[in-house]
Amino acid sequence: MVNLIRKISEKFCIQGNFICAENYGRGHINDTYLASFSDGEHRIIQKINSFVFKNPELVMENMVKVISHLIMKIFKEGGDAKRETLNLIAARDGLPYHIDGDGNYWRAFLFIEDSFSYEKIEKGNDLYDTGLIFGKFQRLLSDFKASELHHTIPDFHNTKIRYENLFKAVSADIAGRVNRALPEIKFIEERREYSALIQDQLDASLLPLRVTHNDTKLNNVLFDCNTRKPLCVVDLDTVMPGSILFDFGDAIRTGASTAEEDETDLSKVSFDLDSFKAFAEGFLEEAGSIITERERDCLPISAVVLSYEQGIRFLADYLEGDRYYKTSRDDHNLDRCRTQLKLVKEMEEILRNYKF
Ligand code: ADP
Ligand code: GN1
Ligand code: MG
Repeated sequence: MVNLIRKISEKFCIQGNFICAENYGRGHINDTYLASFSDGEHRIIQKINSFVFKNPELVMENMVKVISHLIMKIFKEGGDAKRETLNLIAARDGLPYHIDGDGNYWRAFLFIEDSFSYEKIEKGNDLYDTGLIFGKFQRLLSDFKASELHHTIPDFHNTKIRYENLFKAVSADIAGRVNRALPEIKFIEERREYSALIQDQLDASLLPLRVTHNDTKLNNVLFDCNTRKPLCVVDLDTVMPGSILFDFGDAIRTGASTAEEDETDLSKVSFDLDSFKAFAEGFLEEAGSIITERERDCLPISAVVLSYEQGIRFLADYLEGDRYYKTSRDDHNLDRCRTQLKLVKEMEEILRNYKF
């Protein structure tokens, strides 16, 4: 691996000489490496997952536009654009990516030093600041036209289509696993109404399409090691037109859960209402002025819908033989599905009639 990363890094405009590289982060999709160079700097070198992103060039086109906009806005507000957003490093031929001999797409980012991410919120850690940073992300992009961005994964958060795809996977049962997931399939079927809650309103133009991140899980926020505060939202692959409810709901799904997404002991998995409230307070402080009344009213239920959708996605991948998410054990995706459904069960009691 190290030699491969050395060769790839030479294709980018990086001053120092390559020293070494290691796997980095705990993302489920791309292959991420931290590389060190003789100029004393680190860089992130990343291979884009082309099974997930069928057209990496469109992903990169979106990313370049969004990052440029963020840099301009952060600069205007007096922030540090080298640490508060991702910064791409150009390839030597001037493109924002490099294609290797096997057709794989690679990109390089400045490494945001002295930062870390959480897999789950730690005791005593409050989610207010995490709400602020995702709300700020929305605010900074609120004047960016959604129509300028490609739909890099069509119907990414169309829960109705996710539901249909799950039941196609159940019928096909290509991995022979349906029998092991019968309670989960039943649970999802009994709650089919959730799949339409956001999508029907989008289809009827009752909810606006905005520029949204679409993958606001907790480990896509970098925290500053010194201040322990959120610093930067990463993983911009899925930034595309969407609903603000996707970002709010998905952030609650991981940020207000007491356990990691793949916890096998379900007694440890709980929805933490205080984290929900703290996140919402921060999020609305930053984004409250741009959202509509209907969006605000739907924020609580969006957490139920996005957790339900994620349960569906993990289960569909399990039934299809683990082709999409990285897994490291046999029932990994089934375990992940179970944590999501446990959250749905707890959230629906509390959030169904919740009002801010
Ligand atoms: P994936 O799509 O596989 O989730 P990410 O782009 O989220 O990949 O990267 C994986 C992890 O690497 C992130 O969760 C984050 O912790 C870390 N990371 C990514 N980019 C940077 C960066 N520029 N500086 C520091 N850490 C980063
Ligand atoms: C993936 O890339 P990563 O690990 O941040 C996935 C998200 C899921 C998440 C579940 C492009 O996110 O949509 O919510 O796993 N990203 C993509 O952990 O599918
Ligand atoms: Mg990620």
